[in-house]
Amino acid sequence: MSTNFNIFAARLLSQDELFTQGHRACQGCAPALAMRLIGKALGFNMIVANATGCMEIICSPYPFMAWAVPWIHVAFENTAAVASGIEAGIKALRRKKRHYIDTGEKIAIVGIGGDGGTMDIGIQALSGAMERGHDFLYVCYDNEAYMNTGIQRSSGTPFGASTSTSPAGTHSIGQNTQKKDLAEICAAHNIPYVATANVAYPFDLIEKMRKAKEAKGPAVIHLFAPCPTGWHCTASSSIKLARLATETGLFPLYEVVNGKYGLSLDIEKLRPVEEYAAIRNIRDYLYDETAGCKDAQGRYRHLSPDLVARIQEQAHARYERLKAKVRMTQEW
Ligand SMILES: Cc1ncc(C[n+]2csc(CCOP(=O)(O)OP(=O)(O)O)c2C)c(N)n1
Ligand code: SF4
Repeated sequence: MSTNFNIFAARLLSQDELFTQGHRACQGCAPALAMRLIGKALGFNMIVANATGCMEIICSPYPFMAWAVPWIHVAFENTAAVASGIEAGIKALRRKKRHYIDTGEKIAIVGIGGDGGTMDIGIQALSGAMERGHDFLYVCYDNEAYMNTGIQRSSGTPFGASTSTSPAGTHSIGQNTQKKDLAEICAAHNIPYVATANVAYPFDLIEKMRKAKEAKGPAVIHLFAPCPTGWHCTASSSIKLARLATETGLFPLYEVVNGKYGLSLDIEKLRPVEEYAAIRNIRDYLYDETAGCKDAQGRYRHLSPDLVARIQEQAHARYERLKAKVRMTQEW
């Protein structure tokens, strides 16, 4: 495995906390950690438009607010539209040189939505904003279901996962559709910058946020962030599971810069998905952490070996396709 992430540069990171303590996320919430990293990456010169979803709810119980930058609550369906409006508004004020102190510095205008708020409900606004070419960045934090309202499936829920609206049972394998490929959808809009990121790789995430801010035009980051509550795993396993998602090829890390694909982490030998979508005995999972299964995900505990084999096949096929795109576009 070749990796760029071995350099320990924590001391170089900003000490500023823009997503502050005291919010109401659950223990081990990876999306909340992602918000903190986004703040560190982009600094005070940012404006956030945040769709309803866990990250909006936990940061803004009236009269409190966890963001230390301008923040606006938006509905699911218009996150990218509001972010576009902010960008257009700032441009107009700059042009008119009125009521606006122009420091000349670029302001990061950031739309933030969950997988439900992005891949299902907000996708048309995002598509429109990408088409119009607004200079903003959009982050979809993907915890793979509608967590805030009780773990309903979204189009980002992966094949085989059990949720409250795709429950596994005698006649159901859980989610029976494929995870929507947001990064590919955005890349197909021919925007300057698209990337996948993962909270388990914080330096890569921060670097991508900065690149997205500097891109001239729309930039989208599809950010993988486990939810212990919805995945039925322990709070302490969220980062380990996030890392496994990338190491198994289920959530590869890559960028598409002006149409050119590049892997951020080129994994020569993918780990078996079984390590991630672990088949666990329910008793072990619930009662015996010492049995070596404390990192199990309850949402996959029903999986039979043939379903795991199907997920394995899908992961390999997708990874191979991605590598082919990298080879093909690098030759241009
Ligand atoms: C138009 C609309 N429909 C439904 C809701 C209720 N609702 C609030 S949060 C939420 C789920 C959000 O899921 P996601 O975007 O994936 O974010 P997460 O909660 O997982 O962070 C729903 C359905 C709403 N606020 N607005
Ligand atoms: S339900 Fe999940 S995403 Fe929502 S705050 Fe809790 S851990 Fe975070």
